[in-house]
Amino acid sequence: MPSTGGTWTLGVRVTHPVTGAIGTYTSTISVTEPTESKMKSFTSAHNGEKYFVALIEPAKPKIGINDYELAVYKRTSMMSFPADSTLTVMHTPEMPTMGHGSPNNVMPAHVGKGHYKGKVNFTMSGFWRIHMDYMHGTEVADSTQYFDITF
Ligand SMILES: [Cu+2]
Repeated sequence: MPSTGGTWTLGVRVTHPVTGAIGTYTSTISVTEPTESKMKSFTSAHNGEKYFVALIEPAKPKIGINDYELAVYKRTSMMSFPADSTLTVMHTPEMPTMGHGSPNNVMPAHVGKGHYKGKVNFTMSGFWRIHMDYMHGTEVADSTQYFDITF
């Protein structure tokens, strides 16, 4: 369940390729929601479907031009969240406490399997809010979401 902390049990089943012997392994994993979430979700205005967006880069933000990468998934059932490549993604960085943005950002372009890559320019360290716009053709899918990054 994305964006939700809690305890998960991870079960792995392995099959020996020659003998066909089956083994299982289970492990308990504790998940903690980070203060600045790297997973967002929205219900799209264009089709009413639920989408999940994972922020992958920048994993280690720095002053200047950073890689910016997202992965978009669409919920098709409670257990199925396949990658989705149908949206167009735009981002607008802002320092809300200082009232400025930054130049020379590169809009994320789809690179395959729901991944979008661009560049984000952090002209200084501190608290940045990256406003997100998701489009489906000329229709707005969502423009309410953002990622917060403080470094
Ligand atoms: Cu600033």
